[in-house]
Amino acid sequence: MNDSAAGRAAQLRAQIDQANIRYYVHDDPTISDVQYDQLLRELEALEQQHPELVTPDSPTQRVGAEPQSELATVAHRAPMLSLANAMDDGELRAFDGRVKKELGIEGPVDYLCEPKLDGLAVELIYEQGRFVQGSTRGDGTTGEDITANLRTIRAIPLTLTGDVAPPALLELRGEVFITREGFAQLNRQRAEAGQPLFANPRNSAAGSVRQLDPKVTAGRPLRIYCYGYGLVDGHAFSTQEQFLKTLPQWGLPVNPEYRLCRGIDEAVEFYQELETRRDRLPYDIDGLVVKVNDLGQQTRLGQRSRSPRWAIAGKFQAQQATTIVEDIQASVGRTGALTPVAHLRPVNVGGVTVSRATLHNQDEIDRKDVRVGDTVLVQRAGEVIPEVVQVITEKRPPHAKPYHLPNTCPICGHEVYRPPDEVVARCLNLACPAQVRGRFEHFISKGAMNIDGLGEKIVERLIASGKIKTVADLYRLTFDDLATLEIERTVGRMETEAGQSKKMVALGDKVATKLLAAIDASRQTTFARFIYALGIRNVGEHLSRVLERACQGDLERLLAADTEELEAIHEVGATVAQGLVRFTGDQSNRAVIRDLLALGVQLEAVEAPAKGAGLSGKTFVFTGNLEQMTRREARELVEARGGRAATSISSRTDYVVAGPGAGSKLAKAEELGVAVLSEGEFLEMVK
Ligand code: D41
Repeated sequence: MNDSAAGRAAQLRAQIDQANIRYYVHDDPTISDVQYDQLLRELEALEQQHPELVTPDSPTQRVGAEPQSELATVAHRAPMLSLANAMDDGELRAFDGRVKKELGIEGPVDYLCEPKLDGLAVELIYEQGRFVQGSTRGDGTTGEDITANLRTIRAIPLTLTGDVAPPALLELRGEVFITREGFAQLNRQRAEAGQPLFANPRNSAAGSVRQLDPKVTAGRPLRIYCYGYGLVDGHAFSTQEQFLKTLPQWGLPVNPEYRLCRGIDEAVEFYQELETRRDRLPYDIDGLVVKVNDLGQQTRLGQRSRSPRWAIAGKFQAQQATTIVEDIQASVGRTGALTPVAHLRPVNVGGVTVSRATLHNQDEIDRKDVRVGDTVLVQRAGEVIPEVVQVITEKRPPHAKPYHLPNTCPICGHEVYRPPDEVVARCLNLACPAQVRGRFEHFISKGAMNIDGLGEKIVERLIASGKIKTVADLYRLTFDDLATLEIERTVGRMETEAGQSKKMVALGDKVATKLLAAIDASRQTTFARFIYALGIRNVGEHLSRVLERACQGDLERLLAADTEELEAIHEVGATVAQGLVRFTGDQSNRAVIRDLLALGVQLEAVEAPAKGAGLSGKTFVFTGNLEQMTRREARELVEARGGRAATSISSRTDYVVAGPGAGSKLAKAEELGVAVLSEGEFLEMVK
């Protein structure tokens, strides 16, 4: 009995360790989180029954140590060197020049290039393949003992495994970091718990590793990639590349994004490529580390006082900078959402001048306590709108007052409403100029009234010339209105200066005829399209069809419904019901609806969903690329048969239809035991 318990415990440990390696080292998970937790729980139960089976490197023993009162200091046996910086291509080439001169060679040098992770540098010491000590880099000579904290990181193996025997002593250097997703999740949890937020993934990683209580560290989504070594006894490497390829064989994680570059040209090319790709990596990097690949050459190059002469960090443009908030103003988006925007003293962030940054919403302002006059840290990444990360409170001027979003729309003066359990405040006025353009575009779009050919430019000119103020005005447009409408056309050659090449041109008879026909055709529509076209908060295409069925296509019923009646409809919750009643209760909204109907918009009678078609009450999720239909068509097929199309998978999902390229949703479906259909099988089913 005890024998088999020991056998099972060993098997479970091996499975858990292997699962960690598949996940953290090979980025190729073989079991789900649920299965992982099951294995861990089984092992815990087994060890509880047989305490003599507990080993120090059991996965159950990652969190064990008691909280400490302070972190002990440790001396690094081999100093942890730092990296010199190169700020651009030229400085990288200058580095290459020095390397060649020192080595006395003329041909290209092989460089092993690694992304420079923005985390916390640490040392891991393995003796006889066992993790015995971990420390921070500190000043490079002495750091802090964080062994108990590092043990909680699942990416760090407690014992080295594999076919290649691990060395008697292996001092590893690596970077502990948190992925952007892990960071976002951590801050979400902290916001819910009312705790202060971390400013960026780097700070959250550093803060998490230097905890006094390992249990706190255990709850943080920390990762590690190894990139260097200190003392090694019992194994010899000949190149950095060979070193990086060996570590995973022992179960140690290495960033797979490294590249061996033959000569500095290739390294510079990688440096530039990586900078354009940095936002698409799942973690923050701040440069590229260029290392002479050959360890013999490294030895010949040696080191300066604190950094090796054989490596350099090619830095990227900073994505954060500090500046002053000169004003805060609310901007109104196409759905009426009021977004507070910080107007900044212009500052260069990553090569781009930034003078505005989003403050997201009132809750975010409150949490960060951003005030006019504050000095703030701003951040931009790729195409994303710059945002204020944090306030440098020490620099706050004495009379700065907290900021509150206005109670009325800054554009039209209409009432602003923020539902009790939402973070976004909105202008409720359908006729608000700031919203009009966005609403027009939505109203016209394919899934809504589907007015073909009425492009953005034309809509913009129609609004600007005062010909359309509400969506109803579209149906008042005359042939002359359209034929004489002047829009900007670019004429002449591409090279001509902007302004000189633009000309105002009337739309003309042909276009006007076509547009009028398209507008006229859109008069014949359905209840669902009509409701969707109005652009009511939280009322998407699916919900519009739900309402159509519930009201049996009778618009008057919807206009008369109160929240109670609406909430009685399956799939309509309190938020949607309240939003609807606010919308239908607004006099200007009602006027627009009346106008539309008076101008000939007709809602086609609804067909009852074909009985016996069999999908009633069934929920479908589509994932991957569909080849024989669009997502919209797929959804319509399901809904026409009384089913429901959802976007996320839960235990209530009945079928997942997966096309090529289906990713995490497919994995989740399998994990939850949801039936998976191919596109062909789905079509067979609905036929
Ligand atoms: O990704 C990194 N942050 C990184 C840091 C890296 N990929 N390689 C590094 N290599 C070194 C040497 C060449 C000195 C072994 C480093 C660092 N050092 C480093 N990180 C913090 C200080 C030094």
